[in-house]
Amino acid sequence: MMLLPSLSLVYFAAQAFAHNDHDQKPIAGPHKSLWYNTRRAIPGDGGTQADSVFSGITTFGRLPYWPCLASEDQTYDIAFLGAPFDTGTSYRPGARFGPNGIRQGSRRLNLYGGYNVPLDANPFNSWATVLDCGDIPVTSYDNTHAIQQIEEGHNALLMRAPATNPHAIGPSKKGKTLPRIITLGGDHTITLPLLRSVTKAYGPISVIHFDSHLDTWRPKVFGGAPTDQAAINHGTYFYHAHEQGLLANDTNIHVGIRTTLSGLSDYDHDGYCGFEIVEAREIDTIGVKGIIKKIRDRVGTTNPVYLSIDIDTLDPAFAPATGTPETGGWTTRELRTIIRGLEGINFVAADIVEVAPAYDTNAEHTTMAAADTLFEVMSLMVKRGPMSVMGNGEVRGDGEVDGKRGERREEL
Ligand SMILES: [Mn+2]
Repeated sequence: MMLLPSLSLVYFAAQAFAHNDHDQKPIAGPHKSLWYNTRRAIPGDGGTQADSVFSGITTFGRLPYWPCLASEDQTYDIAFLGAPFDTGTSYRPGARFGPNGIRQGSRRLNLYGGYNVPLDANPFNSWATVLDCGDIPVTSYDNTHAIQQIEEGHNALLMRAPATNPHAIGPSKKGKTLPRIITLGGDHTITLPLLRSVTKAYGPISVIHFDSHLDTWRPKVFGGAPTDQAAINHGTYFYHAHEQGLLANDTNIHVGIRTTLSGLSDYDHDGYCGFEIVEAREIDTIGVKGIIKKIRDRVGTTNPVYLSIDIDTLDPAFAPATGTPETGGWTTRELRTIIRGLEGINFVAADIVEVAPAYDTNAEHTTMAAADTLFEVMSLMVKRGPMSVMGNGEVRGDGEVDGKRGERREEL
């Protein structure tokens, strides 16, 4: 982690003195007087070593940036990866700006150090190497090609050895440990190629899906499917995921549903795709505890789980900048509490989607909500530990690092 700033220094020094190939000594420039933090990093280098949260290149949570698709020279345990795709939307476009909007909304996450009080963990200072790997190149002119780009880009990062326990046995189909990827969408169509990528590693997977919408609609019902390309969109991707065998049997759950339907047959078809439904309004009767229990009972804590979060789970009062807003949703506090209640579940990858910053308030309500929600997700991943497999073959996420459950790097 600390390598990155020093590599940047060498790079800049090499650039500055490239005219003199014989002089290999880095020369301290007057710009050093600009550094006022103790870590002696370059102001605005986009990493956590930068001097302020409001300056410099924007990465998720001010994490170090590495162009992971272009270079395999940096390993990671958790990677943030953008998928700027929004040509599968039915109402408001604009989620192609989601990845950078969420990054902008995440700037302040570790201003005070990044310690997550309710979860008692610091995802910015732990056993895990966490990077922002930038965005997958995604064309806005051809959905079929874009979906292929997202699948391949995600899988290229997912299938690498992680920074921690790279040679350990893991829950992937090849028995290897793998890093975890958190994808910044993008409209919800991206979850189809992301699930294709994840199932290449883990096989059919359990999905926890936070959303106000079902997204299992048959293409004839949602969008009319005039062409094969139009049949894959942000309301039908789970239909295709089921058809393609990507979903584990009867361990999937929607949470936060409150959409209108074409009719009750939509619910019948949804059950056929392997989902249970938690309606948004259930929070008034069973509360956050009851909702957490339903999710945990449905997916268990041992099998690999994919987490997909549509920001429209939140009420438009808290997240107005989204593709298809629905009133009657939850507060940001309620969603974050419910997600923290999923501690121990074996999340192997996650996404957050449908953040369309052009519709946001000047106060960045939506991008801030998305970033803070992902702060909970990355905290859960860090608390669960590196992925490994118990001696009895049971899949276990809370592996150990050098014999310790490391929540803080300095303890290792
Ligand atoms: Mn939705």
